[in-house]
Amino acid sequence: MNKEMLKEIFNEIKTRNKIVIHTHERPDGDCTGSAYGLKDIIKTTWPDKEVYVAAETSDFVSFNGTPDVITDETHNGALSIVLDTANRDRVADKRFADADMVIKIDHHIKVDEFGDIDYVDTSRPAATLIILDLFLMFEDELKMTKDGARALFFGTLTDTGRFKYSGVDGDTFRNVAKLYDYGLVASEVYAYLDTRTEELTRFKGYFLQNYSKTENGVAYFKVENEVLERFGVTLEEATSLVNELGYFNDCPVWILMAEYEESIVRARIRSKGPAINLLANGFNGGGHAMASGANLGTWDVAEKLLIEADALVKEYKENQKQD
Ligand SMILES: [Mn+2]
Repeated sequence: MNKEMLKEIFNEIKTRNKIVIHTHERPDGDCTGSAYGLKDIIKTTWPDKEVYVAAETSDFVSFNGTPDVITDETHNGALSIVLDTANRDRVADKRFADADMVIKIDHHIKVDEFGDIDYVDTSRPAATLIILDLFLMFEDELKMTKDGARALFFGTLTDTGRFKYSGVDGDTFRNVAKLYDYGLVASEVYAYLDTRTEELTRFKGYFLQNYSKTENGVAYFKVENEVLERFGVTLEEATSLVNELGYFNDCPVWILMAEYEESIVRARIRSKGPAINLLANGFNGGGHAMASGANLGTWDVAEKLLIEADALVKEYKENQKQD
């Protein structure tokens, strides 16, 4: 945590009248949770400020809030705060750069520097926890409602795999404890996350019967559009199952691939062994050491990714043996 920089960010927020909060493409619980949480904090503290969330939405993340309507005009004279996004190309609304000033707040391994202030803290397992670092530092001045607390909790839970992933530490729980003090009803969030349609349940059965493994131990599954249609599930629902492949002792790396809009194939890469972010960098992607995404383009490139991932696991297992 860099208190000097957080203070600078706080001062910018405090003195600006128009703030547009930005998130990344294909939004997840963390980028939307931190965006709606931050909006709640600013609006509750300073009701007269204009605060907008520029975001895409989806069935899953609509739980956190509804994006605002943004025009070109909205960015005039505004402060842009870009959350949870390592590179400028991934910001959902590219007009963020038209603002007077850009602040980036992120917890991914640095890809681009695109803010006038670039605040990156990779020790935080969710961007929501950085918003809480800021909130706690200036708690005497800042306010938050239980809706803001709920959005920040949602982002934290989804980005940490419910406090399981690496990076979760004492600070995580100290920050989250505060949310309860501000009226969080955690059971609302758990009830939402624990709901699954029968269609997705049946798809999960199919998925667990039909995944594959490479020679050295990369578990993987290719989500074909035809299968989504057959089971009546969305792409977002299907790809949420990625960690179902993470249970095997002999497969420290697992990958879920799917065809997104405009037939672009993307991969979710996860690990409990070797770092996979450099592997993802080689395929137009990146993220965290143990969780990254990659843009493959076509299914042919998927085969290349599997070959490289398999080689990485082979090397990892050989090193393990020597230790
Ligand atoms: Mn995140």
